Amino acid sequence: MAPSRMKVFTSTLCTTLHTPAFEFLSGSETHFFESPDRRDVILKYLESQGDAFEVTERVEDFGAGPIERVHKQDFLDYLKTAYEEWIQEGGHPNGVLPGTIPHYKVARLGKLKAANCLAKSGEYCFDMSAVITKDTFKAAWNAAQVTLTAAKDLVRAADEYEKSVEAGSTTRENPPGLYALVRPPGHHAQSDICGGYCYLNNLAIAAQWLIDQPDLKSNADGGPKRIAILDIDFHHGNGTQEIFYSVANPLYTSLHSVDDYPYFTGSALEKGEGEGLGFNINIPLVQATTNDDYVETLDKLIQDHVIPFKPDYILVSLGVDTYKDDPIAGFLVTSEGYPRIGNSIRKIGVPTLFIQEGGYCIEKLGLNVGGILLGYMGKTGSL
Ligand code: SP5
Ligand code: ZN
Repeated sequence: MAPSRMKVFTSTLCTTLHTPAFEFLSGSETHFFESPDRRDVILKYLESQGDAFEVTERVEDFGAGPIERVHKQDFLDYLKTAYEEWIQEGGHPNGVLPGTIPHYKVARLGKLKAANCLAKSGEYCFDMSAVITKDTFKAAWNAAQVTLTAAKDLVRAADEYEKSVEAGSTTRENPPGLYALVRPPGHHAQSDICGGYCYLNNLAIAAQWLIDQPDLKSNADGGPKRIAILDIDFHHGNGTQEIFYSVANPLYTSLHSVDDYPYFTGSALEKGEGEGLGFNINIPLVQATTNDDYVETLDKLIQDHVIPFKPDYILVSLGVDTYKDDPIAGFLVTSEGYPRIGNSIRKIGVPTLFIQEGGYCIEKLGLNVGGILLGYMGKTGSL
């Protein structure tokens, strides 16, 4: 029998270390939507679901290696020292916020080197929603380590599953699922630029780590483990796309809003390059997307691209900012839609790690995230 409880990997540091005071939304100052209580309300909901979930705060230290495989050293050095430099240069204690971002029409980048933190804040960040507070780097580092801890457990769970299938004690319709409940999120963070509430790309770090393990071989071809990424956050994961744009493994797939943030990436014409050509699948959706539209598109994406890729593992960028009442985003997806989305992913039949990204309707955040995870387990939630 596959375990009926889903393991949840998290850490209180995901709540306490990164608590920016505000952000700007359409020109007005407002509270920070990617708020610390997001983790607490999700956890509270999961803990209310009988014994469906098993929460662990055990975090293994994987060191800098797996993070340096994905992010450039100068960017990591910047993130680590930015707040201190910012304060030394007279910046506001609220945190590092770029005032000047090197616009491509200015075209000076590469000729002039950013000489101070005021300049670097623009060089290493593409918008104004990724303020760097005193402990932001520690928070992002911790989120990456939690995600790696979950990825390592995915390997164990998948091996166990394979053995029970061989022994005939379970079927392929019952794949194991794990969940990394982390913040700050990651999918907008590119190899050397932060933005969109994201600093380190948790999912990309975990995916690369899985591919890099010399002892792990793909069931499909005996090479490195094959990973398919499903990015179901409302926003396009420009960071994950950029990091893996020229490789054939992992496969990156994304369903997202056609004309919302981050605006300049996410078109269906972005298909990857070099060896990665054909391994980047963007499916932009209109604002009026309903549960039926969403699930139908997701099922087709799975049939046409994910299953033919023969993945050993699925990594999901789990955003529920697709929800109809999300304060900064939102399709017409309702709370009834999420278990259906989880069920579609379950039907792939491949061990899956869910990694938390966006979702800002605090009142329904636990219900919606829980809906996906319970749907994946073939269960339904209760209020
Ligand atoms: C991880 C994640 O979900 N990051 C998203 C960051 C979005 N920040 C900018 C939001 C701009 C929203 N503009 C409102 C448009 C209304 N449709
Ligand atoms: Zn999002």
